Amino acid sequence: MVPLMKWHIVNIDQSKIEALSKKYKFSTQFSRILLEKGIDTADKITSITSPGIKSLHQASLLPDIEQGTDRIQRAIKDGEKILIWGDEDTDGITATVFLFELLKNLNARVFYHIPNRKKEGIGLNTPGIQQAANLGCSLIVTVDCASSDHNEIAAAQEMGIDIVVTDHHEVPVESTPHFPLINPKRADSQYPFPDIAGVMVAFKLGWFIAQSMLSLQSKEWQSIIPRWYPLIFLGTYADRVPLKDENFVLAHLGFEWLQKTERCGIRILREMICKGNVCDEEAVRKMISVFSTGKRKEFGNNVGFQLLTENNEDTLRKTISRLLIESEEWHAHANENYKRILVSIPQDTKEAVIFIYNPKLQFDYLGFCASRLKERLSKPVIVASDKEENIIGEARAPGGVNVYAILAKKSSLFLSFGGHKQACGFTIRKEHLDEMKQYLKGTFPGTSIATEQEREMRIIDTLSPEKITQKLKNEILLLTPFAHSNPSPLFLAQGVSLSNGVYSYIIPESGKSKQIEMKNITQTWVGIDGKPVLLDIVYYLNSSGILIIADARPSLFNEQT
Ligand SMILES: [Mn+2]
Repeated sequence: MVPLMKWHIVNIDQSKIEALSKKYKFSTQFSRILLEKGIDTADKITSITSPGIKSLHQASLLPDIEQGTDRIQRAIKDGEKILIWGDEDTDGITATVFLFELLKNLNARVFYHIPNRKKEGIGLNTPGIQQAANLGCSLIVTVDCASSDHNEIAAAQEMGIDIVVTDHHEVPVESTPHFPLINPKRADSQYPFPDIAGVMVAFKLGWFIAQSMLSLQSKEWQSIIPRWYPLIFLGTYADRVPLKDENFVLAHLGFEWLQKTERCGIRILREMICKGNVCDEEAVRKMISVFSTGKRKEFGNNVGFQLLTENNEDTLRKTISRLLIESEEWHAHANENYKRILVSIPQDTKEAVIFIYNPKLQFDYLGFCASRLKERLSKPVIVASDKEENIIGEARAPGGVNVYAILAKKSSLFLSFGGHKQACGFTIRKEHLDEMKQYLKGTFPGTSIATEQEREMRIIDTLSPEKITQKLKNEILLLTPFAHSNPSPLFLAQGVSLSNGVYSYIIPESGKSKQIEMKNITQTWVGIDGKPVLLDIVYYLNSSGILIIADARPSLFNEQT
């Protein structure tokens, strides 16, 4: 059983709260929230109160961006054919669409290829490069992939194709690139905030190209880019990079533009997914699952790319309906696979890294299973299965644990390997399975970090729902969209009566009655007298302003925090 979450009301310096509230006319609660999130400087506060491109880091700080831009610019001027090489996840798809449209607008002769992961794997591959050569392309620009594809890049160069890599995955230490490698995670990168998604790297490159070709001022650029905000947001949100710093700025703008963009595919998605046409985080997750479902089928090219660029409403509606059904089926299968491995794991295992090899698991669901299990155990988890004659594995780790580094020590065993500190994948030969298993049984310093902290709910303050003012609601909305790395602020309400999973109360300002939905618990709490038990609840506001319960306990049993 998963132990109960500890409730902890954060301790914040009262004088700082007062100073912030006075200076910016924030409510006390909002000042507490900001201070808890470490948003305490004028710059950080501006990025929240008026987010705009002025809060973004200079594209010129990305390594090799000038060399990359020069090569692309030359290709555009000389009428060379350029191929954008993407990746099949939402980050990769949105990055491909962005760069494709930007280069088209600059009159480039541009094509794209999003490899099918199941057949082609991730990143560049030689048969695909050969196809690009057959098309007559002399330049490939990658997005969201290829930092470690040195062999394929060498093969491309031999075929007379130049490569510009844009990526955000970890860069192997031994690499000395002979091509422009635009990646904020390079050891020599000066970029101040490396935790950006692939679509953000592509966006920065696009900005740099537009600036140097059209001598655009920031203002002009700002007036052009809202059409791409939702794409940057979706890629950023899907890739689970921390929604802080410039990620937050573009996610906030993109989340806002998601509700009003005229991009046909997103408009139809919105109509079909968002209740009352309001997109909250849950709707966003559903949209993302549509993109990740699209990739697995082959109706033409990449379905996600088509969704974002298509203008025919009927086609879009048909495709989206089909994908929604398939996405539900996918999740049902994924959950079945997860349950299958869940029963096989001793819950009290002492091992630092959980390694599960089960040839019955389907390749498609390995990442899902590893993610879920990592959440449950707060430990690094690797889930592996057979793929043809080899073994393929997906690793996930909680924040602060670098499972990439743990696996990188065994890189000599891998046929392929790549990803991020907290999420990566590999392929090994079957004969190396035992060596891998043995290695992962070892001890890894730093893997059992923060489990105590992860089991703790950091609560902003005690606040009964009746006391939430419209001002505080509006202030909290400035912090949307919420995600794991940008959690919605939690409040504690004590002695609340709760029946049938719904808590009704009256808003003092309007006299209207409101209800709190129960999301995390399903039982009704009833005492021996049959009446609802009074509860202490931890709750938050979602981006539609609805109060959601995150945790609840009978007041009777609750220890004071
Ligand atoms: Mn990515």
